Parts: sequence; C-alpha cells; structure tokens
Amino acid sequence: MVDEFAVNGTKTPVGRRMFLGLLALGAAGVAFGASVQNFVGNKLGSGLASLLPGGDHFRIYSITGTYPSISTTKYRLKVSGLVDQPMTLSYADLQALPSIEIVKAFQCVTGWRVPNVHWKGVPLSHILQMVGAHSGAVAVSFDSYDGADTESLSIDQAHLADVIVAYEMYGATVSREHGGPVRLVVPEMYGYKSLKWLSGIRVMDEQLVGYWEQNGYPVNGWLDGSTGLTNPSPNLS
Ligand SMILES: Nc1nc2c(c(=O)[nH]1)N[C@H]1C(S)=C(S)[C@@H](COP(=O)(O)O)O[C@H]1N2
Ligand SMILES: [Mo]
Repeated sequence: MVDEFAVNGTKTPVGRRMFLGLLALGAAGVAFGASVQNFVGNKLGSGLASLLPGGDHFRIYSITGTYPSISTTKYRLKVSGLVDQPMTLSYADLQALPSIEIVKAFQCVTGWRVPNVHWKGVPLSHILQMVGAHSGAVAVSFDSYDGADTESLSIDQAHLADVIVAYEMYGATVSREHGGPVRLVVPEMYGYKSLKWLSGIRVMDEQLVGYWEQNGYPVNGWLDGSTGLTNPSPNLS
C-alpha cells in the first residue's frame, strides 16, 4: 500500500484547535504572499513549513478533531431520499461498479494546494442513475461518519462527470486521515466540498446548507473564481 504521507510530505494531524490556528495562518499566508512561506520553508525546515500554506502538502482536516475509523469490510454507504430504489453499498459493491480515475490539483480556500492528486471512484451520476433519482430532485446532500460535516450539491453539479465517490487515492484505499475508506471528491470545487468519511447520499427536493457554508463559505465552491471566492479567509472562530 502506498503511504500518502511519504509521497506528499509530513503527516500533520489537525485537531480543532490547531485547525482554527491553521485558518489564521491561512489568512496570513494570503495576506503576506509566497515570500514569507518560502522564507519559513527555507530557513526553518520542512517540519514547520508543512504547517503553513503552500509547499504542496496536504493539511489533514477534521472539524471534530478526530478521525472516524472504518474498515473496508465494515464500510457502508447509504443512498436514500427521492429515489426509486434506496441502496446500501459496501466497499466491495463500489469496487464492482464502473469507475473513473482523476488527476487534479486539490485546493483549500485557506491557501494550500497539492498538484496532481490521483483519485479513483464511482461517478456520483452513475449512483444516482442506479438508484433511480427522481426527476423532480433539486439537490443531493452528503453525510459523514464524523457526525458533524455535511455537504450538498445542486442536482446539476451532482451529475458532473468528474464528481466521484472516491475509494482510492494514489492507487491505494483512501487512508483514514484523508477521509477513507470512501470520500466524496468534487474536483472542480474547493476542498471543503469534498466531504470525508462519506456515510450517506440523500437525494433532496431542496439544497441544504452544509457545515462550511454555515460558517461563511459559498455554497458553490467553484475553483474558477466565478463565485467571487478569489481571496477567501472567512472568520470561523
Ligand atoms: N468530514 C469532513 N470532511 C472534510 C473536512 C472536514 O473537516 N471533515 N474538511 C474539508 C476541507 S476544508 C478540506 S480542504 C478537505 C481537506 O482534505 P484532507 O483532510 O484530505 O487534506 O476536506 C474537506 N472535507
Ligand atoms: Mo479547506
């Protein structure tokens, strides 16, 4: 099994307190630009640099400060709501479905970005088709095994070809820290839309506002800047 942290840099678990600190650092990074980050990276070494924005390292986020631990054998994904055929899918069920692979930069609104991240998973559109999502549905909500994070996509966004229920990252099962064994990946949006430890998909007649959106992030997290999210640093304290 590939060790993501050996590939991507220092393993840096982020609890809630550290997480809020990182948001502050993220805001500072946006304000001071790359030169400060380069200075810190060069003079203080990669250990501290890995805590700062930039440097092509993942930051591990969990709004609860803990990482749910779910084995691939115990994992279940519940698909429900406005569907003809509600389903509960195991990890093996997902592996047996049509899959696509994606290579795309992963980007957080706080300023860090990891290029060329490899994902493999089942297109959400395929799952929606499989369960017979009703034609009147307007949105899809996502739940996490952490019991705290929620996300949503409009029904059109949910049908984008590259939105996947990801079960592999860099050729191995998505690790616990990165939201494994199964997370959502929305490649065209900021990282907060890519819900970790995915437990449920609900087809809805309204779009619910997720955790990050309740805390100031736009519901549409497009990376292309179309929603005005070019220099975001919402105050989450
Ligand atoms: N369940 C859950 N999913 C989550 C988050 C979280 O705290 N909890 N953080 C989001 C944010 S803001 C980002 S940038 C990415 C970070 O993914 P990583 O922890 O794999 O680096 O996960 C997103 N999905
Ligand atoms: Mo993020």
